[in-house]
Amino acid sequence: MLTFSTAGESHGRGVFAFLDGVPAGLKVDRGTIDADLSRRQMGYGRGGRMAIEKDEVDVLSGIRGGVTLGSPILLAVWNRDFENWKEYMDPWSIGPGKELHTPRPGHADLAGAARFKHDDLRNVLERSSARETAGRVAAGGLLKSLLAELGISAFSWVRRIGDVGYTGPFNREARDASSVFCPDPEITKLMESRIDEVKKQGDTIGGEFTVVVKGLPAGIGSYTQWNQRLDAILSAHLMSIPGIKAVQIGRGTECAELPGSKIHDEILAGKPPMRASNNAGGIEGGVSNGEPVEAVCTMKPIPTLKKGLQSIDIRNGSPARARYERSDYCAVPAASVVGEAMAVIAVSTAILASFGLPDMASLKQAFAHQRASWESL
Ligand code: EPS
Repeated sequence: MLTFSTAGESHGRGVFAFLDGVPAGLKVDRGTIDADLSRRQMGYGRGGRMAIEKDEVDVLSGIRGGVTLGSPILLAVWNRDFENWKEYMDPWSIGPGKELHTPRPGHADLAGAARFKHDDLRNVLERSSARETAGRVAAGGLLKSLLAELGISAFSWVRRIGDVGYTGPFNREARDASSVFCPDPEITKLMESRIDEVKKQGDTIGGEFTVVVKGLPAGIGSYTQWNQRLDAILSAHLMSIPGIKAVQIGRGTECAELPGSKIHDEILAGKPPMRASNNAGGIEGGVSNGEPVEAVCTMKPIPTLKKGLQSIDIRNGSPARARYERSDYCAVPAASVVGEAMAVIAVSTAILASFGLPDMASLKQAFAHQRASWESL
């Protein structure tokens, strides 16, 4: 079983990712992890924090000479900004001046304070901040090496910012050349100008991104138990990304409108059997069906608004404007990188749950058997 969790506060020492159950003998590509961390920092519409940070992975345990040991892996991404926050984030004694009492509608501030009985909202936002997603991207970047050994890859792109949409295909070079990770230069410009408009108004904007996992043979996941369904595992991983309000697999909500004859993907004879379409998004009955796994995630606008929405002061319940903290105007491009990482973690979890073996050679052998039996079906 793969276990994954993160630790760390936004302005604390760093963000940490803990992975247990990664087979021994996996050659880890550090460059992939650092490239993903740096992509997560980019994207038109980011705020001032990203100019301070230069995220890179530091391995604290579980890897020796670039190869996993089979023991727990602890990854760190250090916060450069901690230098400016030492006085306020010290574990033993903190100075005054950074307390917050007016929750931002849409943020975890109020609900989080209710959960943990905090009277200083800083104690909520330090952990609920999307800074935490740097740990997810580090873990996903590492597991990309595992999936690559099994012939599987994951990628994502931005398909909507506000009312500007892109419905075309994926193209890696075009996506990487785009400031918003949308594979179309003209639409990229339109998306940039939407972000400029909201920024000028002290507002924020959301959007959508697509995540694809390619190279999965049929037979990953299971219909036999609710929590073994690949779509359940994948959507829970994607839904857990801060700001995500909807996850659709394949045609998603369009399934409500179209008749069965227009939705279900007809099976074409061949070895392996192929599909005439991929409306199911590569998953049927909670099991991969050999087509690319595809999900679309919808992200709400960032809740930190310059103009400050109507709120209360939690000390006395009186009306107050939500306070502004430095933030992003649009984080959809960054979230698309996090989505890629979470999809990698989800698929790795499902694979290791079915073929969990302590070392890479055994895992590859078991997986090759699964692939061969699918390809000769
Ligand atoms: C983020 C770091 C944060 C925010 C942002 C994401 O840094 P700071 O709070 O120092 O500006 O920029 O977090 C949010 C948008 C949020 O709502 O929490 C990051 O590393 O991605």
